[in-house]
Amino acid sequence: MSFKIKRLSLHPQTPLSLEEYLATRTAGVNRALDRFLPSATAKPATIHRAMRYSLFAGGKRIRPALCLAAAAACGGDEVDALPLACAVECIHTYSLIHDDLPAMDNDDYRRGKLTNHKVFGEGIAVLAGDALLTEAFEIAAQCKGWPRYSHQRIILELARGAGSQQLIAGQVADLEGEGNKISARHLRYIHERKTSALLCCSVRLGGMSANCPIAQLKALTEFGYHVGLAFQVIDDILDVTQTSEKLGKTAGKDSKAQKATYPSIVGLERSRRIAEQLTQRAFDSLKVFRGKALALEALAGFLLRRDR
Ligand code: GRG
Repeated sequence: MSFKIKRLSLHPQTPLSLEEYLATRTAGVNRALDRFLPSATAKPATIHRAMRYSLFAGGKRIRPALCLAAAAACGGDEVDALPLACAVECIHTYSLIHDDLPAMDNDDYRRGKLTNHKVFGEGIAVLAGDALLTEAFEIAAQCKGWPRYSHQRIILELARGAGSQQLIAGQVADLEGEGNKISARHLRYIHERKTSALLCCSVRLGGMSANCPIAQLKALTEFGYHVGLAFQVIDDILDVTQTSEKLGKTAGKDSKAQKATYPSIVGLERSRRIAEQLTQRAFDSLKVFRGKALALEALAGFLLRRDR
């Protein structure tokens, strides 16, 4: 699929394939993250090396791409959305570092590399996660602010998405659910918070960076919610159908930890159908953009078909 969209470098509108789109946005986000973060030699060097190790370990940069695509859908300039795209990636990376710790999921591999605590030790890994979370707010505070969305509104959005009623709530419910039989409804509660909340926050922040009207923000919220749930259903499917090499993290962990997942509760086939239905709901919510949300649409399709 190719679609017309402004390039990050502000070149004129040019048709891009999704692969080119993801590659250019990843490169732009990586450059911006490199500028925002303290250098690897800044004192104390250990913590900055640890932060950078996980941040630049090769993540897919899905959340930043969604943030930038949402900005474009609302007629904004992606450059204005960059600090917010970087902020969500910092929060996402922090959550992965902490999730991999022995006290949580206890994993040795992430993004195809040894996990942070395996390289830097548990103490530094905890601090690297803490520092990335804090860094996210420092970066977001450097956005330009918009008439409808002040700096305060932007920080509130991030804090709520990452806080104890969303991202952290999902992790708490996930930990408490291990080894227990849980209902599909409760699983959805976990997925909504653990995964969907930050994806939803990413697209909403993109829209806010374009000073979008409330109707567009509502549409982005619907889109982010459904794409986020579909993303986690696919993640559950990949955990049982892909190899560790392909995923860059330990495959089959959910069943080993006796975690409830969509495949374990409703089976693989039904899980696929649910992911398709959720993606369709996401597509439907884009109608309000009247053909201007092509990158968001392409990303939602890509996330449904992804194999890692
Ligand atoms: C605050 C400790 C703590 C945890 C918060 C988000 C979370 C809860 C834990 C992270 C682990 C996890 C399985 C989250 C679900 C979301 C998910 C599927 C993350 C992986 O996202 P990708 O595939 O990863 O976008 P990359 O590495 O490509 O960025």
